[in-house]
Amino acid sequence: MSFDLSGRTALVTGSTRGVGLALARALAGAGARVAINGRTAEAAEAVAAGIEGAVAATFDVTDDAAVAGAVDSLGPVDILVNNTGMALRRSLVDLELDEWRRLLDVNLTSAFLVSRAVAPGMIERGRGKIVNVCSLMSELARPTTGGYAATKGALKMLTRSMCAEWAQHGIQANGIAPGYFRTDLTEPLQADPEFDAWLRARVPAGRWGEPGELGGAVVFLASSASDFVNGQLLFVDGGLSVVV
Ligand code: GCO
Repeated sequence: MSFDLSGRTALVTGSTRGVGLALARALAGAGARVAINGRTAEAAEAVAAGIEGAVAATFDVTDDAAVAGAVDSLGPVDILVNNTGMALRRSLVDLELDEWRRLLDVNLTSAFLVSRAVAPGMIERGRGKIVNVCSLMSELARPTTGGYAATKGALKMLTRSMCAEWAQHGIQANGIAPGYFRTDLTEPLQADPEFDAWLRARVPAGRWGEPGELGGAVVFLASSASDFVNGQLLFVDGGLSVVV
């Protein structure tokens, strides 16, 4: 029963496709009422219609006023998954200031804004689960992903800061750190034979991950099975982060 999410409401940001959608499906499969978030109503409503009990929550996670309004209209949020993220593969010298700022806004500030909006209700109820979708790149870097890695490293420390301030209120804030998965974000890498060969040799499991393989981690961190786990990053990477 400790993995059962029945009666819980889960908001998953950026959940109309890719990893976010896989996480939303896993939470719904464990019994949660899932709010599907995207910037356009059409996509959020179409995805929500295909998931039992799901609702659409259309708002821009980088817009403070929109976040506050959306969280108010959703009602109590028991589980928040901060998934929204974007990648730009640029060397640091080629990364424009507006691109850097956009990465910060989408990958990091969004998690701050939505968490700050849902936390008061969680504090009042004395319980809540926050799962931040960090990354293998919260710990490891590679050329051309400096802006992305910087935001994911910061998201790791925001996760630990949430633990420091909110654990006393019965809130568990943890992160999932995906390695290399078959998503639209990595399509260019999958299509590059040289990168694909490098990855298969580099990952101990010898393959790309499939988005559905992140479901167990998010259900665990969203459920009472993880009530004494706080401030941690759960790496789902086929072993990549622990071998040279
Ligand atoms: C890259 C990849 C990585 C992975 C990320 C997933 O360009 O190296 O996009 O950033 O997608 O580690 O969390």
